[in-house]
Amino acid sequence: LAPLRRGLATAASNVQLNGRLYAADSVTNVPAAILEKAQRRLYKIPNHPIGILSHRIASHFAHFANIDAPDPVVSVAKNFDELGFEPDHPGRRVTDSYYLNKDTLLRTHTSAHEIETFRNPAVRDAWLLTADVYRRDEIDRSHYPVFHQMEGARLFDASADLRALEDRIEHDEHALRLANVRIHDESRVGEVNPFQHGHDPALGRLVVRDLKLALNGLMLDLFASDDGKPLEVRWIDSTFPFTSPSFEVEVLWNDEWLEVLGSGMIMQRTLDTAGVPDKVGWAFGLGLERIAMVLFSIPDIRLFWSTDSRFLAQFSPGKFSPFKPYSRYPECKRDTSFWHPPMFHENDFCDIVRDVAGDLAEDVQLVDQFVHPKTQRSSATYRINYRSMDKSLTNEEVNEMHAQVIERATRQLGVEVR
Ligand code: FA5
Ligand code: MG
Repeated sequence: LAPLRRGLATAASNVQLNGRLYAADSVTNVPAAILEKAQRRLYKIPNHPIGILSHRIASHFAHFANIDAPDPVVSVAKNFDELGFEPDHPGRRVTDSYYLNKDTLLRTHTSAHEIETFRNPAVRDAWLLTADVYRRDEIDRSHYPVFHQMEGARLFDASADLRALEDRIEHDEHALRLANVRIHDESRVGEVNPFQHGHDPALGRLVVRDLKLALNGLMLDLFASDDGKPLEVRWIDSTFPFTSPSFEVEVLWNDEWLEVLGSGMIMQRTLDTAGVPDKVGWAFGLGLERIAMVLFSIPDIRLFWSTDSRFLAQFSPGKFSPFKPYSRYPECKRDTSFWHPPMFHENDFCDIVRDVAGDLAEDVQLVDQFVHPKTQRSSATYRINYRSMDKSLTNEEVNEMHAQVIERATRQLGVEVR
């Protein structure tokens, strides 16, 4: 992978972030545009939708400790190894994650901080943690390489009195039964989504019941409307290397199921590593942008990063007020076709587009591809849609950016424009 990657490494032999230096190597692939985002801390801004939502969820879980986001740079061990990710898990690929070097990356999920948080006796039994997370991804309205997750967890003594635990859950479920919510539980704990070896299934069932109770209550708090229609929440089976059984939660919104979070019963390995082998518990990780786009009617994920006062001035702490779009400026589409080497990866191309155009790139779409029958060379045609949130772009500006994209793709990815 090294030759493909080399061009994306910062020219300098070091990468600097939040006052620390990381020695670049052959896997370094964090563009400057991403490093910049790592300083913004949107979740700390009280009138920013991400800040408002994170604060609202923290208030819902009033008795949970609210942990400050640690630095986004974590070890590969923390983000993947210690959580049980297989050596060949796709998330580890340099095409999917941002590496500072072969040992360190920008966290791809807030679960990277589970073990250190379970180690801390002051907070371990019930906590929340909101942070920026990073994934190399396509470019469109709902995908952005930086987004925010909130992790939450709750622990119980493995020797807990099951009767008392059940009574408490039973009591708390009562309020939910009265609420205007329809819960479609399509999850089936069993052979494919099992309780862990060594867990008493009776305790496991209660932990899962408490997880569902906690998250259904949160969904109701966030999404319930006063139009009389019941809120529809769906639970489906899932898999994560660090939970079993595992679930995803979806909410019906505008006739579509919206995936909101992943969750499950914490792998005992995690708790053993954290020094609390005599505890069991549940954890979840939810995506704040997905929920905020719905609650604030925000049509494009790039808007969260806008510094335009017409965006920020619309929101105030504690309120889910709908965003009123200000005028959209015209889009400028440019197609580019090139031959590419066999190792070409779309995420590399998207990173170049982002590095050159920043948030002016609204969308990158593969519109055509083929393999030449004689030469066996592969060709791709991408359509890049340039649009500013803040002004009309001139043709010259767009041409200039587009030429830079092509120049860098040629130099760094070895493509050849047709
Ligand atoms: C995780 O990241 C797990 N760490 C969640 C978890 C935590 C499971 C604790 C079990 C226990 P996943 O990759 O599915 O899982 O992401 C979780 C949520 O983040 C998704 O449900 C979605 O709401 C949000 N999310 C994921 N990818 C994106 C993306 N590219 N853009 C916006 N939101 C995203
Ligand atoms: Mg998922």
